[in-house]
Amino acid sequence: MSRTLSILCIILPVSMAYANGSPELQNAPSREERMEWWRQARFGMFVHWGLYSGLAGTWEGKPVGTRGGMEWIQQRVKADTDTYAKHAVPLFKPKADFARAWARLAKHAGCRYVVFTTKHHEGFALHDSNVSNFDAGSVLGRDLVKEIVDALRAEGLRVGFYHSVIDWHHDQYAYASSQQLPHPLHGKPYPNGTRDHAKYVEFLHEQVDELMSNYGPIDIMWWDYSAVDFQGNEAWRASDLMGAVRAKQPNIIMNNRLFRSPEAGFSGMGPAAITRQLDPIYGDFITPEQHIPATGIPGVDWETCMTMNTTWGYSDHDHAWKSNETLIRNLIDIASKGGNYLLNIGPTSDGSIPKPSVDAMHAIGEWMRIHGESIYATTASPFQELPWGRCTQKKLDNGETRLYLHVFDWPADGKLLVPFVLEGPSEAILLTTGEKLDLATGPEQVTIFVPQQAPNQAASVIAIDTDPMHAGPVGNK
Ligand code: FHN
Repeated sequence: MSRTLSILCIILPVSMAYANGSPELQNAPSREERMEWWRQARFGMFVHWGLYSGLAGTWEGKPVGTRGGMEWIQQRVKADTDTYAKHAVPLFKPKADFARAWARLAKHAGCRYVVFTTKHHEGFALHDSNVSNFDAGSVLGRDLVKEIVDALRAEGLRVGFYHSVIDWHHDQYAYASSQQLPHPLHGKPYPNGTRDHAKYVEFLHEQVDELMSNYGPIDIMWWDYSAVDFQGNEAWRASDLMGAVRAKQPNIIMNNRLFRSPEAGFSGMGPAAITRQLDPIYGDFITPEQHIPATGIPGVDWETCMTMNTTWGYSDHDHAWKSNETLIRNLIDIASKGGNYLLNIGPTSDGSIPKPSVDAMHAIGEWMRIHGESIYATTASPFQELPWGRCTQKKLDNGETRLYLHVFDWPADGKLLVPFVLEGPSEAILLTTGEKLDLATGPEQVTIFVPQQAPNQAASVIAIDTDPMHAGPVGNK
């Protein structure tokens, strides 16, 4: 190796480590190491809970709406922060042990991680902050973040912090800097004269430092959100913020929402505006919202976040709940495309979980108790598409590949046709019941002979072990 090249091989990693904010990062785990547990987890629970949960979609006695995010109620009624706080603070009454119910529900559903709002756009922090008086410590005398983190850890769940960079409370947050980011006072002059956004950004960094310093190992930082016209280093000193987080939490993974550019996985505004790329300097995974990318995003880590009805924060007026079957099939569809599912619950003012959400998570948990191996630690389907369902796959220790065939539409004639060439002996197991199934192989497909009735209405799963040397999909990807 030339002298120049050998010097570069020494300088470059060190400079990159320092660029990440601290020499300790020279020994930090690689991105692959940091992402491994998350890629295997496949399923997490999202929680939106804040002052808006007490308002529950109602303002001055009238429903604000029956659809859309009621965590945005301050924006929807155009209330300044003092008016908003006067209405909302008295209604927010966290009960004791609320967090244990969240953690137990996530565990029961088969979630491996929970991401919850430490601060949403309203600006109210759920931790006991030393740099604010608009926080649970100052207002309630409680550290709700600590209560939640302790409960999650007691159930063996990984901990994720959602943190809004948008802030509708802070009096230095310069909302006129962006025409695309929401603010209740948008279009009106700053009520306090001038604003120095740099002071808000300093506050943002200080609160994030509190969160990274005071609650033990944090697994995920879930930023939210930037605009094409206001993002990244200009808006949030984003690279410094990520570097500071990594310096305190070297194992942490972060999403891409401090930025809004094609290289960061965004093709514009709107929850579906994503590109199929992510430069790791902008985050570790991209975040399609309320939809599942049609063909996944090969080669990029991605997570679909989704509500069970149409609002992230609780609303008394939104009853548009997705069916349990839809939610189970979404999880399967996402895993079959190599992604993660972050499914949201919106607890009420005292932290109680709406019954439809509890029922849905229990239904998912029942399905996962039998079929979880077909989701956890799997990778995307080897098939272009399957008319009757989806497929995930897993490498086995013996070098074979286990295919998990998730059957949504059960064949009426008892023959499941799989566009797959299979040589040598193999057997199919109906995972749902444990029974063995006969199969017949042919030049274009495998026929699996299945019982008359589907054993599971949402999705029955058939596992088939194959030797990759002598088997493969017909019409490969
Ligand atoms: O504005 C927020 C919204 O309230 C919610 O938190 C979602 C969750 O991904 N993120 C933003 C909209 O993209």
